[in-house]
Amino acid sequence: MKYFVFLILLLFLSGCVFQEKEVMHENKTQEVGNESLPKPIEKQTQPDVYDLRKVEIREYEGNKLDSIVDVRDLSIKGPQYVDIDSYKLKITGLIENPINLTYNEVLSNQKYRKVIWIHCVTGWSAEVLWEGILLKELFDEVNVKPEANTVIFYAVDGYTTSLPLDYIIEKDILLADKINNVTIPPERGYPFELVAEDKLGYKWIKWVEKIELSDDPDYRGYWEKRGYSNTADVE
Ligand SMILES: Nc1nc2c(c(=O)[nH]1)N[C@H]1C(S)=C(S)[C@@H](COP(=O)(O)O)O[C@H]1N2
Ligand SMILES: [Mo]
Repeated sequence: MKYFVFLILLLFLSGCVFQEKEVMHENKTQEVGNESLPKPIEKQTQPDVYDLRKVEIREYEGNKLDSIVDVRDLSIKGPQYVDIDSYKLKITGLIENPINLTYNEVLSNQKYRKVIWIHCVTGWSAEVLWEGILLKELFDEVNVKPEANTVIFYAVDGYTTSLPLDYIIEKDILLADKINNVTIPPERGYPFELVAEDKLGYKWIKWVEKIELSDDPDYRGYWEKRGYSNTADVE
Protein backbone atom coordinates (compact mmCIF):
# COMPACT_ATOMS: atom_id res chain seq x y z
CA MET A 1 0.00 0.00 0.00
CA LYS A 2 2.81 2.40 0.95
CA TYR A 3 4.50 1.51 -2.30
CA PHE A 4 1.30 2.26 -4.18
CA VAL A 5 0.96 5.69 -2.61
CA PHE A 6 4.59 6.36 -3.47
CA LEU A 7 3.94 5.39 -7.08
CA ILE A 8 0.96 7.70 -7.32
CA LEU A 9 3.06 10.48 -5.85
CA LEU A 10 5.76 9.81 -8.42
CA LEU A 11 3.22 9.92 -11.23
CA PHE A 12 1.97 13.19 -9.87
CA LEU A 13 5.51 14.54 -9.58
CA SER A 14 6.41 13.54 -13.10
CA GLY A 15 3.24 15.26 -14.22
CA CYS A 16 4.50 18.47 -12.65
CA VAL A 17 7.91 17.92 -14.12
CA PHE A 18 6.68 17.71 -17.67
CA GLN A 19 4.76 20.95 -17.35
CA GLU A 20 8.02 22.77 -16.71
CA LYS A 21 9.56 24.62 -19.62
CA GLU A 22 12.83 22.90 -19.08
CA VAL A 23 12.35 19.30 -18.16
CA MET A 24 14.82 17.69 -15.84
CA HIS A 25 17.08 15.24 -17.65
CA GLU A 26 15.39 15.73 -21.00
CA ASN A 27 18.74 15.16 -22.70
CA LYS A 28 18.64 11.48 -21.91
CA THR A 29 21.98 10.35 -20.69
CA GLN A 30 22.43 6.62 -20.41
CA GLU A 31 22.68 4.90 -17.11
CA VAL A 32 26.11 4.12 -15.84
CA GLY A 33 26.41 0.37 -16.14
CA ASN A 34 24.83 0.41 -19.58
CA GLU A 35 27.41 -1.12 -21.90
CA SER A 36 26.73 1.39 -24.67
CA LEU A 37 27.79 4.32 -22.49
CA PRO A 38 30.83 5.92 -24.09
CA LYS A 39 33.81 5.62 -21.78
CA PRO A 40 35.78 8.82 -21.36
CA ILE A 41 39.48 8.02 -21.65
CA GLU A 42 41.76 11.03 -21.82
CA LYS A 43 40.78 12.91 -18.71
CA GLN A 44 40.14 9.86 -16.57
CA THR A 45 41.99 10.20 -13.27
CA GLN A 46 39.98 7.62 -11.34
CA PRO A 47 39.40 3.92 -11.86
CA ASP A 48 36.76 3.13 -14.44
CA VAL A 49 33.30 3.16 -12.90
CA TYR A 50 32.65 -0.42 -14.02
CA ASP A 51 35.69 -1.67 -12.15
CA LEU A 52 34.27 -0.19 -8.97
CA ARG A 53 31.92 -3.15 -8.79
CA LYS A 54 34.96 -5.22 -7.84
CA VAL A 55 36.25 -2.97 -5.07
CA GLU A 56 33.21 -1.32 -3.55
CA ILE A 57 31.59 -2.84 -0.48
CA ARG A 58 27.96 -3.99 -0.73
CA GLU A 59 27.19 -4.55 2.91
CA TYR A 60 27.79 -2.33 5.91
CA GLU A 61 26.90 -3.16 9.51
CA GLY A 62 24.20 -5.55 8.36
CA ASN A 63 22.78 -3.18 5.70
CA LYS A 64 22.76 -4.35 2.10
CA LEU A 65 23.97 -1.49 -0.08
CA ASP A 66 23.10 -0.67 -3.67
CA SER A 67 26.01 -0.52 -6.11
CA ILE A 68 27.58 2.81 -7.08
CA VAL A 69 26.84 1.75 -10.62
CA ASP A 70 23.11 1.75 -9.82
CA VAL A 71 23.25 5.44 -9.03
CA ARG A 72 22.33 7.16 -12.28
CA ASP A 73 24.27 9.98 -13.80
CA LEU A 74 21.82 12.47 -15.26
CA SER A 75 23.73 15.64 -14.63
CA ILE A 76 23.17 18.80 -16.64
CA LYS A 77 26.45 18.57 -18.56
CA GLY A 78 27.55 14.98 -17.98
CA PRO A 79 30.54 13.83 -15.95
CA GLN A 80 33.15 16.41 -14.95
CA TYR A 81 36.83 15.51 -14.74
CA VAL A 82 38.41 17.61 -12.06
CA ASP A 83 42.19 18.06 -12.02
CA ILE A 84 42.88 17.41 -8.36
CA ASP A 85 46.28 19.14 -8.36
CA SER A 86 44.77 22.49 -9.24
CA TYR A 87 41.47 21.85 -7.41
CA LYS A 88 40.54 24.15 -4.51
CA LEU A 89 37.41 24.12 -2.40
CA LYS A 90 36.59 27.78 -1.83
CA ILE A 91 34.66 28.79 1.29
CA THR A 92 33.40 32.32 1.06
CA GLY A 93 30.59 34.78 1.83
CA LEU A 94 29.45 35.74 5.32
CA ILE A 95 32.48 34.42 7.19
CA GLU A 96 35.42 36.01 9.00
CA ASN A 97 38.13 33.88 7.36
CA PRO A 98 37.52 32.96 3.71
CA ILE A 99 39.69 29.99 2.70
CA ASN A 100 40.69 27.87 -0.29
CA LEU A 101 41.38 24.27 0.62
CA THR A 102 43.17 21.59 -1.36
CA TYR A 103 41.60 18.15 -1.62
CA ASN A 104 43.91 16.81 1.11
CA GLU A 105 43.28 19.77 3.37
CA VAL A 106 39.53 19.11 3.18
CA LEU A 107 40.16 15.46 3.98
CA SER A 108 42.35 16.26 6.97
CA ASN A 109 39.10 16.81 8.88
CA GLN A 110 37.49 14.01 10.90
CA LYS A 111 35.72 11.51 8.63
CA TYR A 112 32.20 10.17 9.23
CA ARG A 113 30.08 7.45 7.63
CA LYS A 114 26.32 7.12 7.03
CA VAL A 115 24.13 4.72 5.07
CA ILE A 116 21.59 6.95 3.33
CA TRP A 117 19.00 6.83 0.56
CA ILE A 118 19.18 9.24 -2.37
CA HIS A 119 15.88 9.84 -4.20
CA CYS A 120 15.67 11.64 -7.53
CA VAL A 121 12.39 13.32 -8.58
CA THR A 122 12.51 11.26 -11.76
CA GLY A 123 11.74 8.18 -9.68
CA TRP A 124 14.89 6.23 -8.89
CA SER A 125 16.46 5.73 -5.48
CA ALA A 126 19.57 4.07 -4.12
CA GLU A 127 20.87 3.29 -0.66
CA VAL A 128 24.62 3.49 -0.32
CA LEU A 129 27.34 4.12 2.26
CA TRP A 130 28.61 7.69 2.27
CA GLU A 131 31.87 8.79 3.85
CA GLY A 132 33.09 12.32 4.23
CA ILE A 133 33.57 15.28 6.49
CA LEU A 134 31.00 17.24 8.49
CA LEU A 135 30.26 20.62 6.93
CA LYS A 136 29.63 22.15 10.35
CA GLU A 137 33.19 21.25 11.38
CA LEU A 138 34.47 22.96 8.24
CA PHE A 139 32.36 26.00 9.11
CA ASP A 140 33.84 26.12 12.62
CA GLU A 141 37.21 26.94 11.04
CA VAL A 142 35.96 29.99 9.12
CA ASN A 143 33.85 31.77 11.77
CA VAL A 144 30.43 32.15 10.22
CA LYS A 145 28.87 35.58 10.74
CA PRO A 146 25.61 35.62 12.78
CA GLU A 147 23.51 36.92 9.86
CA ALA A 148 24.28 33.86 7.70
CA ASN A 149 21.28 31.53 7.37
CA THR A 150 21.75 29.88 3.97
CA VAL A 151 24.50 27.86 2.34
CA ILE A 152 24.90 28.14 -1.44
CA PHE A 153 26.89 25.44 -3.24
CA TYR A 154 28.54 25.84 -6.65
CA ALA A 155 29.88 23.05 -8.86
CA VAL A 156 32.40 22.80 -11.65
CA ASP A 157 29.64 22.30 -14.28
CA GLY A 158 27.89 25.57 -13.33
CA TYR A 159 25.25 23.76 -11.27
CA THR A 160 24.18 25.41 -8.01
CA THR A 161 21.86 24.67 -5.12
CA SER A 162 21.29 25.92 -1.58
CA LEU A 163 20.20 24.68 1.83
CA PRO A 164 19.42 26.29 5.18
CA LEU A 165 22.45 26.60 7.49
CA ASP A 166 20.40 25.19 10.40
CA TYR A 167 19.57 22.05 8.41
CA ILE A 168 23.25 21.48 7.65
CA ILE A 169 24.22 21.87 11.29
CA GLU A 170 21.31 19.96 12.88
CA LYS A 171 21.37 17.02 10.45
CA ASP A 172 25.16 16.65 10.52
CA ILE A 173 25.35 16.98 6.76
CA LEU A 174 28.34 15.36 5.09
CA LEU A 175 30.46 16.46 2.18
CA ALA A 176 31.38 13.03 0.84
CA ASP A 177 34.58 11.88 -0.86
CA LYS A 178 33.70 8.17 -0.77
CA ILE A 179 30.76 5.94 -1.69
CA ASN A 180 30.69 2.29 -0.59
CA ASN A 181 34.24 2.64 0.68
CA VAL A 182 35.77 3.80 -2.62
CA THR A 183 36.69 7.28 -3.76
CA ILE A 184 33.75 8.84 -5.60
CA PRO A 185 34.44 8.42 -9.35
CA PRO A 186 34.24 11.43 -11.72
CA GLU A 187 30.90 10.17 -12.99
CA ARG A 188 29.48 10.44 -9.45
CA GLY A 189 30.93 13.79 -8.41
CA TYR A 190 34.65 13.50 -7.66
CA PRO A 191 36.09 15.07 -5.63
CA PHE A 192 33.03 15.87 -3.49
CA GLU A 193 29.28 15.28 -3.43
CA LEU A 194 26.94 16.80 -0.88
CA VAL A 195 24.98 14.19 1.09
CA ALA A 196 21.74 16.15 1.42
CA GLU A 197 19.89 13.53 3.42
CA ASP A 198 16.07 13.76 3.48
CA LYS A 199 16.24 16.10 0.46
CA LEU A 200 15.57 15.25 -3.17
CA GLY A 201 18.47 14.35 -5.49
CA TYR A 202 18.84 17.81 -7.01
CA LYS A 203 20.14 19.08 -3.64
CA TRP A 204 22.94 16.47 -3.75
CA ILE A 205 25.34 18.68 -5.66
CA LYS A 206 28.35 16.93 -7.16
CA TRP A 207 31.79 18.26 -8.20
CA VAL A 208 31.45 20.95 -5.50
CA GLU A 209 34.05 23.71 -5.79
CA LYS A 210 32.61 26.65 -3.85
CA ILE A 211 30.54 27.02 -0.69
CA GLU A 212 29.10 30.44 0.10
CA LEU A 213 27.55 31.46 3.41
CA SER A 214 24.66 33.78 2.61
CA ASP A 215 21.75 35.62 4.23
CA ASP A 216 19.41 34.97 1.27
CA PRO A 217 17.02 32.11 2.13
CA ASP A 218 15.25 32.72 -1.20
CA TYR A 219 18.29 31.91 -3.32
CA ARG A 220 17.25 29.47 -6.08
CA GLY A 221 19.68 26.97 -7.58
CA TYR A 222 19.69 25.42 -11.05
CA TRP A 223 16.55 23.25 -10.77
CA GLU A 224 14.92 25.41 -8.11
CA LYS A 225 14.96 28.33 -10.60
CA ARG A 226 13.19 26.06 -13.07
CA GLY A 227 10.25 25.42 -10.79
CA TYR A 228 11.40 22.70 -8.41
CA SER A 229 10.69 23.12 -4.70
CA ASN A 230 13.37 24.98 -2.79
CA THR A 231 12.76 22.88 0.33
CA ALA A 232 12.93 19.63 -1.69
CA ASP A 233 11.88 17.46 1.24
CA VAL A 234 11.51 13.75 0.54
CA GLU A 235 7.95 12.93 1.53
N1 LIG B 1 27.06 19.46 -10.25
C1 LIG B 1 25.91 18.79 -10.39
N2 LIG B 1 25.42 18.14 -9.31
C2 LIG B 1 24.24 17.46 -9.42
C3 LIG B 1 23.51 17.42 -10.63
C4 LIG B 1 24.06 18.12 -11.75
O1 LIG B 1 23.51 18.14 -12.87
N3 LIG B 1 25.27 18.78 -11.58
N4 LIG B 1 22.32 16.71 -10.69
C5 LIG B 1 21.60 16.48 -9.42
C6 LIG B 1 20.52 15.51 -9.51
S1 LIG B 1 19.10 16.00 -10.31
C7 LIG B 1 20.58 14.27 -8.91
S2 LIG B 1 19.27 13.22 -8.84
C8 LIG B 1 21.84 13.82 -8.25
C9 LIG B 1 22.29 12.46 -8.68
O2 LIG B 1 23.43 12.17 -7.95
P1 LIG B 1 24.22 10.83 -8.13
O3 LIG B 1 24.90 10.87 -9.46
O4 LIG B 1 25.16 10.71 -6.98
O5 LIG B 1 23.18 9.80 -8.11
O6 LIG B 1 22.90 14.71 -8.50
C10 LIG B 1 22.56 16.06 -8.32
N5 LIG B 1 23.78 16.83 -8.33
MO1 LIG C 1 17.66 14.32 -9.95
